[in-house]
Formats: sequence, C-alpha cells, structure tokens
Amino acid sequence: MIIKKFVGKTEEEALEAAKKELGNGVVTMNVRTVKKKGLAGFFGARQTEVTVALEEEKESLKAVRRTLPPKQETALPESGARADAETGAVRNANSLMTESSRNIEKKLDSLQTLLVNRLQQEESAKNELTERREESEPGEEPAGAAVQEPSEQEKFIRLLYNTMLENEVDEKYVNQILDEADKPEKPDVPIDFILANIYQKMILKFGKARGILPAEKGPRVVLFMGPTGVGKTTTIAKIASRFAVDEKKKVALLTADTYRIAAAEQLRTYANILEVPFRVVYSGEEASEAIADLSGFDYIFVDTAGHSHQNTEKLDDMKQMIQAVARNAEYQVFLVLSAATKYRDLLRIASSYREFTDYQLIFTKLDETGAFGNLMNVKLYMDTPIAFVTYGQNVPDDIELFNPQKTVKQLLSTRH
Ligand SMILES: Nc1nc2c(ncn2[C@@H]2O[C@H](COP(=O)(O)OP(=O)(O)O)[C@@H](O)[C@H]2O)c(=O)[nH]1
Ligand SMILES: [Mg+2]
Repeated sequence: MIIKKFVGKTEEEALEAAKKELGNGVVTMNVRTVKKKGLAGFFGARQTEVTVALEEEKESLKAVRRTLPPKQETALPESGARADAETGAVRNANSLMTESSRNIEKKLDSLQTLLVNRLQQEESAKNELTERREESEPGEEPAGAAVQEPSEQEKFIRLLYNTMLENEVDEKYVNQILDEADKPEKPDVPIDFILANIYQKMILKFGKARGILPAEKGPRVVLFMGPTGVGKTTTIAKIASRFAVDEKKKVALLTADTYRIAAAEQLRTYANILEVPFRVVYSGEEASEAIADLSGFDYIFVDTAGHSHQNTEKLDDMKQMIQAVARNAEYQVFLVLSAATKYRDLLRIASSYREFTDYQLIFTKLDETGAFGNLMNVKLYMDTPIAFVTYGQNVPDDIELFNPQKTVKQLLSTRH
C-alpha cells in the first residue's frame, strides 16, 4: 500500500493533486490542517493536508513505518520504551541502506545522544530566561504565553536545521532535505524516527560513486584535473600506491603538467619510489603514443596542470588531452577540489570544468576544515558523486573512499 500526503489550500485541492499523481483509486485516510513546508512552516501559514492510501506500498516505506511504536509516553529519550523503539527505527532505517552495519547504528546512537543533549541544554536555557522574566515582572503574563509552544519534534527539526547550517550546508539544500523527509504524522512520533529518516535521505542524496574501475580491455586511463595546489599530484601518488603496492596492479604515471618543472619532478619522484614507469607528455598526441606504449598496463594515471577558467590556452590543452585519451583508451576523469575552498569558488571551478567533461569528485584537505557542507553543496549542484576524500599530506595513508554515512553524521553533528 502507498500512503502519501498531499497539501493544498483546501481539502479538495489536496485531493485533486493526489488523484492526479496516484489515480482515482486513492482512499482518504486523514485530513488535517498543517503548517507550510520547510523551516518557514514551523512559524508560517497553514494549509490542508490530506493523507491518502493506495494499493502497492514500496517495501522501504513499509519497513520504516513498521518501526513506529503505537504510542509513546514521552518524546524525550530517557524511558526504556523509547530506547527500544530507537533501536528498532535505526535498525530498520539502516537495513534500507546497502552499507548497513552495527557500526553505523552505534554511531547514529551517539549522534542522537549528542543532539538530544543539546536540545535539553537549549530547553533549560530557555526555562531560565522565562523564570527570570517572571521574577522581574511579577503579576504580568510572561511574553509569548499566548503563542503555542513548538512540539519536541519541531524543536528537534529546528535543531537539525541549525546544525546543518552551522556545518555550511547551503540553506536551499537544508530545506530540500527537510521537505523530502517524511513529516511526523502524529505529535508523538519519536525524534529518533525523524533523525533516522533525515539521515537516510541525506545518504541517498550523496549517492554512490563508481570509483576507479578496471577497463574491459587494455589500460584504464584516469585523468585528474583541478586548480593548482589542491593536491592533485599528492592524491595521484596515494591512489597509484594503493593500486601498485596493495593490489599489485601494473601502474604507470604520466604528467601533462608541463608549466612548472617542479610539478613534473614531484610526480617523477613518486614514480621512482613506487618503481613504476613515468613520462612527461606535452600534447594529446604524445599522450596517445604513451598510452599505446603502455598497452599492457592496468592503470595509467595522468596528472594535469591547474587552470583558471580565464586561461583559454590551458583550457584548450586540457580539452585536447581528454579528446586524445578518449580516442585511445577507456578513461575516467576526476575533478580534485579542496574542501577548504570557498563555496562560491567551488561552484565556479566545478562549472568551468563541466563545460568540457563529465567527472567524479575528489575532495582534499578535509583536515583543514571543520565544515563539510561543501561536499553536499557541490555534489548536489553539479549532480556528480564524490569518489574519494583525502585528509592529510601522508602518502599513501591519508585517503579513503568517500563514506556518505560518516559525512552525513558529521553534517548532523555539532562542531566543537
Ligand atoms: N592538509 C592537507 N594537505 C594536502 C592534502 N593533499 C595535498 N596536500 C598538500 O597540498 C600541497 C599541494 O599539493 P599538490 O599535490 O602539489 O597539489 P597540485 O598542485 O594540485 O598537484 C602539498 O603541500 C600537499 O602536501 C590533504 O588532504 N590535506
Ligand atoms: Mg601537481
């Protein structure tokens, strides 16, 4: 069975929308007045929400709904009953994710404790304020007494909202995430259900990267592009080491970064350490020749020069290089970006490279920033997945496959 909510100015309007999407077979389950969507909705205007049902529910929704306990004594997490419900909700939410594990469950548990503690802190700070106000104005009604108290759920969502903003997720995407997450249907929905739901939506938003795949035939050529100084060469060394040393693959390194002598020498040094072939290529033609010479290899990693989007000469070189590689081999492109770069600049850079190629993302220098919102922002803006992240200068250790669970947990955690 599908259960879905539709909103409109009136009940009729909401039901019209439901029938338009799901057909005339819908059955009205519930009608109620609700506040508008997004953060604004927690304070703003009201509309009518109709919950309708239709045969054929998606398994994933069923799994989450089954976890809803029939009745909760309290929305705060002290009671044993609530703790049971929490484990259920989290376990089921996790079972929807391919990478579910006890580990994530544990992490999510501690994350929730963190959030709840903060919620309680805010609560007691507010109570203190009210008490003080009452003391100073005896006989008068405390201000705001007429205003309806937001529910625990609303406060919790508000807290998640602020936490994501603090972690520099673009407000536009924060609203999108909250709008897409299932809204609590009843006032006593436990907050861990809300958390599990939002957590899951965010993981789905990050999607899954392909990473570096072996070619079907011949070598896989992997190009790394990005601004100067973001860590392209270092990242190539890390990745090349994983493939050459850990996986015992035949790896070769090329560099097209011929603008600075030191840049080529840096990669040559890594090639020497790894004992893999190294070549400098000055043009697309030379790259083609090198690929032909290295046809017995598994992976050929190509370093490139950073360019600014005003530099049309370098831009043309890059295009030619990619075209030459595309003619001669199965290839993949990665755009390397620093997590410490400003949001607007990241979008400008990512857009300028997108003009001539598709790519997966690599974020470097996660150790240099406490806010990971840009990972979500760039991923969603460019609609392309993040494959690797790096978090230090050590070769080959400071790199890992992008782990959405870990990043989402960071985005929902308070920074210290
Ligand atoms: N803190 C930190 N530094 C990094 C990271 N990756 C690379 N670097 C450093 O950034 C500087 C530029 O790296 P490089 O690979 O030469 O950048 P490229 O110009 O893009 O090839 C070097 O000092 C690297 O050690 C990282 O993940 N974290
Ligand atoms: Mg370099």
